[in-house]
Formats: sequence, C-alpha cells, structure tokens
Amino acid sequence: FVTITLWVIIKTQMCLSEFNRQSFPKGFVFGTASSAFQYEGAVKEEGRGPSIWDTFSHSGKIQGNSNADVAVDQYHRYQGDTELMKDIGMDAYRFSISWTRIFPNGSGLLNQAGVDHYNKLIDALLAKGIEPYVTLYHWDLPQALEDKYKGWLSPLIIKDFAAYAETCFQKFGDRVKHWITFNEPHTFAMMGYDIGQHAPGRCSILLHSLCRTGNSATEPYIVAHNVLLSHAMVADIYRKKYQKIQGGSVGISLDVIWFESATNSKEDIEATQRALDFTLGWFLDPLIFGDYPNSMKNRVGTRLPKFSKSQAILVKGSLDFVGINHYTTFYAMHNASGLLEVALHDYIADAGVLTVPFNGTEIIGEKANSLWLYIVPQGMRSIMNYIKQKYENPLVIITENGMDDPNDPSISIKDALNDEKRIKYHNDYLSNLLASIKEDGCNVKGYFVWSLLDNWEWQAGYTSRFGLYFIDYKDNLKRYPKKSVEWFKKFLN
Ligand code: PSG
Repeated sequence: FVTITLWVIIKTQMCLSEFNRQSFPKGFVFGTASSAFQYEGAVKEEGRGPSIWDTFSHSGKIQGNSNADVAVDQYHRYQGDTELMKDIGMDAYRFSISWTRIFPNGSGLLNQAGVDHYNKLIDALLAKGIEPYVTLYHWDLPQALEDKYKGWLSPLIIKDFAAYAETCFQKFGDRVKHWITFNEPHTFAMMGYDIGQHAPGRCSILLHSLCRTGNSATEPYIVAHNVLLSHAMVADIYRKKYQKIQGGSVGISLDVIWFESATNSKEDIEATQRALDFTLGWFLDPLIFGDYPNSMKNRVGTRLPKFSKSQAILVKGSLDFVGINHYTTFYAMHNASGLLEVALHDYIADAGVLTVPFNGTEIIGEKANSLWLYIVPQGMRSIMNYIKQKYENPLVIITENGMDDPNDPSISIKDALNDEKRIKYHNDYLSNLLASIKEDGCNVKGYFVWSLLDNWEWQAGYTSRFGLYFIDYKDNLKRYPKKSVEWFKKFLN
C-alpha cells in the first residue's frame, strides 16, 4: 500500500511539474516563422521582380558584404523544409509572400509562376497538416513602386497594396485562414526612414552624413500613417468580400520590447510609458482606439499626420488578432533633449527616452548575439499583461520569439548544434507566457518560434543564427537539427 501511494504521489508530482504543450489551453497553436526575403533566394527566378531589399542588400551596407540572392534556398527546398516542421511536431508555419513574385512591378501584370509557387508551398504544408499563417508584407517592397512614387511615403501605395492583398485573398484564401498584413511597421519605419539602416535607407540624422536623402523628423510618421491606412483598407476588403465565404481572420504583427523604468523617479516612469507609446502604441492605439497616443500627438505636433473622421472609423477595430513579435527587454529613462537630440531631430529625439541594457548597477539579462537581444523571460508576461489591461484583452498571437547565436566559423558544427541557451530561452519565455494565460487571464492563442532555420538576418547578413536548424553555409546549405529541435519534439509530442 505504501509503495503504491508513494508511486501515485511521485507520478502526480511528475505530471504537475512536466511542462509541455498539454500545459497550454486546448487548440493553442505552435509554429515557426520566416520571411520570403530572408529564406527564399531565387531572386531572379520565374519572373520575380526586384524589391527595395534587393537594391539595399547590394549597396555594401550589409555585415560581411553578403546579400540574400540565395539565402537558404527555401524557394527550391520547401518540400524538405515542410518535412522538418512536421518532424518537430509543429502545427503551423508563418511565412511571407514576396509581393514581386505576384506582381513583379508592384501593380499591373500578374506573374502566374509566383502564384503557382505559393500554391505549391501552401498545399505542401496542408498535406502535412501544417496550418499556413501568411504575412503579406515583410519589408520587400517592389522597387518599381519605390521608383514610381517613393513607396510608403505616398498615399498612392494604399491602392496598390490593397490590389496585391486582394489578389492573395482570391488565389490563396480558400486554404489560408490567417492573414498578417504587415510585419513590424515600427521597425521598418524607424530603421528605413529614421536611421537608414534598412531599405530604402533614407534618413537625415547627423546632418545627412549617413544617408543621401530622407527626413528623419517626418518620414517615419508618414510611412506609419500610410501603413495603417493600407492595413485598414485591406482588412475592410477582407471583411466585406472574403471573410464570410473563406472564414479566416486578419491581423498585424507588431514588435514590442518590454521596458522597465531604470529608476523610481517620476521622469523615468513617464519616459517608460512613452517608450511603449512610441513603439506599440503608435500602431495599436489607432487600430484599437482610432487615434495616436496623446504623448505622440503632444511631442510630434504637426509632423504627426492626422486621421480624418472616416479614416479613424476605418482604422479603429480593423483587427481580428494582434500579432506580437517579442524578444527582449530594456531599461528606459528620461532623455532631456541635449545637443545630440538637436543634431538628430528625429523620431528617437521626439520620444525623449534613453533605452539601455544597464541601469547603473545591473545588466537586465544575459545577452544573445544581436546587440539588441538581452534575455529577460519575465518581459513576456509583463507585455501580455500590459496589452490585456490597456487594450481590453484582445486576441494575441506571438508571431515571433527567439534568440540568435553568432555565426562563428571557428566553432565546429557539433558544438554549434548544442544550443542549450536557446532551449532555456524558449522554456523560460514559454513558462512566462503560460503564466500570463493561466494565472493572469491573457487571451493568447499561439506561439511562433523565430526561426525554423538559420537565415539571412537583414543588415547583419549571415552573421547571426536564429534557427532551430543549423544551416551549413559551407556545404550546400545543409540543414542540421540543433538540440532545441529535440527539446521542441519532446515538448510538442
Ligand atoms: C525585432 C525586434 C527587435 C529588433 C529587430 C526585430 N527588437 O526587439 O529590438 S526584426 C524581427 C523581424 C525578423 C528578424 C527577427 C530577428 O521580423 O525578420 O529576422 O526579428 O531580428
């Protein structure tokens, strides 16, 4: 009797302490995420037109002077890659459609070969029981539209983006039930138009010493405004013409760093709120409440575009879910405008916040490879609670979460596959996500790892490895499972 009782106690304890997909609510979706430009390669094949990232990646501004002409060749290897997803036990795959494969010039003539490619990818996924989550815009704007009217700087983009999106609904919407209009508009507005480190490489900071053209004080806001109007237009089209028949949903993916106030001073606490307003609130306030945050209106003034009455109505509520890309946490402190801010005269100076990994005494968490990536699992729970409280508990999907290791050629493949740090990262971020759901009542329905494979990390090129699978760049882009693949297999099956 004693033995049996003991056995039961031990078994119960084991079940309670075991952390796996069964710990999550029924129907919770696990997947991996990617983007076309970072994965596909085949940039000149089957009628694809050039995008602003093709141009930018050949401009010499990428670490290691690489480009994504081949990337990890998913355009040709998608069959094998869907096998890898199935093998881990993932439910879903988030990928993006390359606009210039569908419309090589951004608008006008349709390229049937591009449509065929995504049909094949979608069918390969569904054949393996993997649900496609499709991002319409992951930064690869048709170069033709940049040349024609400066891309996102012109309201003309709204109509062209809507036509492209509607084509995707028509061609793929019978099988795709989750649409993400934009990936991280904050990142591409800031990186592309304030500091110029992403395509199209525009900025005016430091007296135009970094970019030939641009205006960092106005363009990030104009771009964001046109993105919000484009999103709203597309969501409206989907809801009116496709949602009832196709039964899917439409959202957006927003990048959110969590911020902790560096001190208890009133100034720093206010600055911490501003940091959230200028990143998440910039997009989510209009999408949920119909207008920009007050702190932005006050500080940016007339440089911040205004929503007309009818635009505000269209933008407000134009989401079925909020995608959140979350990786890291920083300390925030007030930044009184000094000489540097005057020289910057940009979006960053407007926010008046200094965000740093140190608060004077402590580093916020262990660093990954990327300069901006510190590991702070608790930040996941904090951001979920912040969204629940501020935005009335909307449906959230974590559309990206992950960490990178350096691509260090002196490390053997065997050692590179031993990614204990990544396993701990996902275990700890997922535990905090679970606590936000189970203990705090946050409405979260999915989690996507960035990323399935090592891939081309924008301005960092091939120097950063975010994958669950290792890519051997020296040997035909062979895929090798890292230890984290084994961990996820156990977690998911
Ligand atoms: C996301 C978040 C931060 C910086 C960059 C990104 N942050 O918290 O400071 S970019 C994002 C993107 C994807 C990238 C991936 C890793 O959507 O394409 O490869 O994250 O940087």
